[in-house]
Amino acid sequence: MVLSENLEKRRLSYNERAKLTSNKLAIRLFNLMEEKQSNLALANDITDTKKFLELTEKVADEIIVLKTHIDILEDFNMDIINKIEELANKHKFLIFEDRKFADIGNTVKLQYSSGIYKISKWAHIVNAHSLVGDGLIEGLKECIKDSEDSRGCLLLAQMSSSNNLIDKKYTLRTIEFAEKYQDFVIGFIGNGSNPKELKKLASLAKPNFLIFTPGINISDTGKLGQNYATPQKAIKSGSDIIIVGSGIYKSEDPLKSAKEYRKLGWKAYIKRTK
Ligand code: 5BU
Repeated sequence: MVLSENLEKRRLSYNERAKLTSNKLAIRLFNLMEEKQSNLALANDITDTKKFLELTEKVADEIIVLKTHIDILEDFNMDIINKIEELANKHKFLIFEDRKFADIGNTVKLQYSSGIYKISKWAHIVNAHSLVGDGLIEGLKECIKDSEDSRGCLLLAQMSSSNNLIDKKYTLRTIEFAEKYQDFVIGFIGNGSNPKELKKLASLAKPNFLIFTPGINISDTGKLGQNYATPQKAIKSGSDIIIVGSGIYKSEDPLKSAKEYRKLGWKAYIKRTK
């Protein structure tokens, strides 16, 4: 049966999963995880630019993805992007702007490529709400036609926040969009905080798609609607990349915490492949 077949194939190693897709960015990410032995993404939600860069550099060797909310930086300028790119090249991580696009194709096209942030120039990965329909995906795709570096998108198939309105039908329709645009959509945001829900997504989505999961913390219970589970539970339930924010940046020793999350995530992945 297809559902259990998907789950079974999700237990393959990242290197083997890379062979199931022709999307260059997905292949790069699968192989990077194996190379760095990490499936950890840092959600760097620090608003002070200097501190943001310091934290990024400190944990750069532990992560394979840096997730940004570029519009929360207090003193943004393009030089910050140059510095992030330098760190990304030196320490080998990809940049994911958590922009959650949600508008008609023409507007997201402008939001992706223009304004002060020019996201399409530097973010390897962006994400988008599927709510709007696939015109949004077409709009985003138009911006990266001539991009030298590979670009990809994650669709929000689930969210980690309480009482969000995404139901199973919405998740299924989101997966259909992803299948239609496999040249650009590399995977999904899945709900890291809810293993049962996450497992549903992992069984429905083909194993060429990566599942990124926010809602990961080993010591907090969440606030303002956020919910958490452990890296072990998330990876066991089908997550490929754990996204950790405050668990690292609010820690007294962010490097130590990043190492710990990395170790927990990687160990759970190795266990899953056995
Ligand atoms: P935290 O400090 O680990 O809770 O940060 C989680 C990050 O992931 C934060 O940047 C959120 O904007 C982001 N996030 C999320 O928490 N839940 C979601 O469903 C999505 C993104 Br999509």
